[in-house]
Amino acid sequence: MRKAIVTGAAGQDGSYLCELLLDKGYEVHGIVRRTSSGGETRLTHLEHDPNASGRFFLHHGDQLDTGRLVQLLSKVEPDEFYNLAAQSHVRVSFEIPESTVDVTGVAPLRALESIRLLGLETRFYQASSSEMFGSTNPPQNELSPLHPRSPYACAKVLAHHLTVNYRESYGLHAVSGILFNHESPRRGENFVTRKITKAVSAIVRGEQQHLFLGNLDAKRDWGFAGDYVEAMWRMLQADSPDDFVVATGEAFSVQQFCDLAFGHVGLKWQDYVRYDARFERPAEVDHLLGDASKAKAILDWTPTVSFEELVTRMVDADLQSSDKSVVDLTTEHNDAHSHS
Ligand code: G4F
Repeated sequence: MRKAIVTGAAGQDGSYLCELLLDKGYEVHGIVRRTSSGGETRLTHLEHDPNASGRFFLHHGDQLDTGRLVQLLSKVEPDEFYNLAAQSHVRVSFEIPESTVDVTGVAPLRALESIRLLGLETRFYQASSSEMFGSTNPPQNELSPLHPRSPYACAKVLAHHLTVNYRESYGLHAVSGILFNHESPRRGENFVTRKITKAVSAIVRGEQQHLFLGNLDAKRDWGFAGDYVEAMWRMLQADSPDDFVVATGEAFSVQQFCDLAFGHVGLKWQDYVRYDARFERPAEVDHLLGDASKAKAILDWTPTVSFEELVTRMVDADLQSSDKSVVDLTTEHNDAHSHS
């Protein structure tokens, strides 16, 4: 049975990836950070899934704790290691730049170096980000210049280059997946898409009057997270390690997202959305639009969910959820809470 370690297992991508790997017959070891905020709710269903019984293990661990990492790597000897853990909120990275760079930029080095020193044959996936392109003109592909615009993006650039460097220097089977924004009903509530869809549902229920947002003009290439974890897996199955952009090839503004989300329930976003400068960033990334033709050609990967379908799925999921929220176990604080 093939074995995989997934860091950041409790996050949106981690939960989808654990599901995918279990479906494919893997033994999956998720690493989660202990927090005071409670259980790993995105993973609870897997812990109780009889099909995953004896194949799904959760371990407490921290991106800053090399000893724990070495211990788990030596014990599991995984075939594949997916490094998804990060402080992943761009605006928050301006508030806590040093810890962001440590967790998001230096921690992948700990994993790469540990795999190398232990002499493991483990294939390594680094979750790189389209934020690395920053102010580079769209469309962006694997050859586009990197111009990061936040501490988060700088950290991702460091980890990306380290991944490439360990591949070139030591022959590690290490790949960097440059993923454009990817969303789902499991998205953390402080990212703009989920913040909007949660607000739409709260407004429909009469629980909220306004939605406070920052820059509505930024454009993003938004795909479905479930599709993107499939791309991660395909990258590690390829014969030779390489770097891939994963994107839909279409970009929409935050305002267009609002338009569709509010429109889906028969409301006009203009009646509810209010500007709040606190959600602006010191440096913005204006336009991300990915060219994923290499992933299509080599991995035979294409997205399956359109932008419109993604938005309506997210709104519908929030409308249906009687529960107020999925606990967000990522490290960033919540825009909604910081506003209340
Ligand atoms: O949803 P966002 O916070 O995502 P962002 O900054 O694009 O980063 C996400 O995607 C990256 C991949 O490209 C990942 F690497 C990263 O970890 C994360 O998953 O913001 C999207 C846009 C930004 O331009 C932001 O300025 O929405 C704008 N925005 C406007 N009002 C807002 C808000 N963003 C947030 N989070 N909250 C607002 O109120």
